Parts: sequence; C-alpha cells; structure tokens
Amino acid sequence: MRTDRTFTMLKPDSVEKGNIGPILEKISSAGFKIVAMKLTQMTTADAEAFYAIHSERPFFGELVSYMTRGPIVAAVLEKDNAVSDFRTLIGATNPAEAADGTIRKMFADSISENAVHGSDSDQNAEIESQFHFAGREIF
Ligand code: IDP
Ligand code: MG
Repeated sequence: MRTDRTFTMLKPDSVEKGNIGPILEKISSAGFKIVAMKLTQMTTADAEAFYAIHSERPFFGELVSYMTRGPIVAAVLEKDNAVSDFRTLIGATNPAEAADGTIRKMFADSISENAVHGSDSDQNAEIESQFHFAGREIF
C-alpha cells in the first residue's frame, strides 16, 4: 500500500464561491503535487456510495444533497505522508474548531459545508481515487 498519495474534493461550496484557485494554491504551497484532477459533478447514487459509511448518520441526506448540488474538483495528490499531512492542512471537520491557517478555517462556513474532503487512510485514498479516476488519468 503506498503512503504518498491522498484523494481530495473541493466541495460544491468552494466551487460556488470561486475558491478553486486559492485552495489549489494552498495545496501546492504545502508541497502536494497534483497527479490527477477534474471538474465533475456527483450523482445522488455516486454520493450515497462514496459516503456509504455515513448512511446511518442523521446528516446523511443533507450531506448527499450538498455534495450533488453542483460541480466539485476531484484530485489525487502526492507527497510523503500524504494522508496525514493533508488532514493537517485541511483542519478539523468543524471549521469552528479548525486551526488558524487551515483550509477549512479559511474557506469553510460550517461543519456540513466544510470546503474540502481529505481521505482518512491510505486504503481509503486508493479506493476514493479509483472511484473518481481511471488508471490512465492518474499520473
Ligand atoms: P471529514 O470530512 O473531516 O473526514 P467525516 O466525519 O468523515 O468528516 O464526515 C464527512 C462529511 O460529512 C464532513 O466533511 C461534512 O461535510 C459532513 N458532516 C460531518 N459531520 C457532520 C455533522 O455533524 N452535521 C452535518 N454534516 C456533517
Ligand atoms: Mg471522513
């Protein structure tokens, strides 16, 4: 299992607010190399499958509507210790609890609309990358 890749989505709120450029700048400045990237929109079935682990949570319906309401930027990022370093860069799930300088502190409005996704393990990084990209789209 490789440890130098993670998967991210700039969520619909980030795209709506014109924050693609500023967030990608933060990601690049932190030393992550983009090895796959596209603007895409998840269907309801896509979002239900991607977030299946949360299907019993009370916010699941809200999460699926949010994540499907407009385009996202999906990307695979490469850096040593990618999963953990990227979770540090994005900050806590709730932006009110995220450290200063983190992407969620700077760009997110709420625990539900929190600007970015970051994989939580090397295994999920691989699964989530393959969910969004064909092998030939990852460089
Ligand atoms: P993470 O994105 O920091 O890994 P998870 O617990 O995996 O956080 O939750 C997935 C996503 O579900 C969050 O990023 C957020 O968009 C949404 N979410 C998590 N907790 C809540 C909540 O308590 N209320 C509303 N939405 C939530
Ligand atoms: Mg998570």
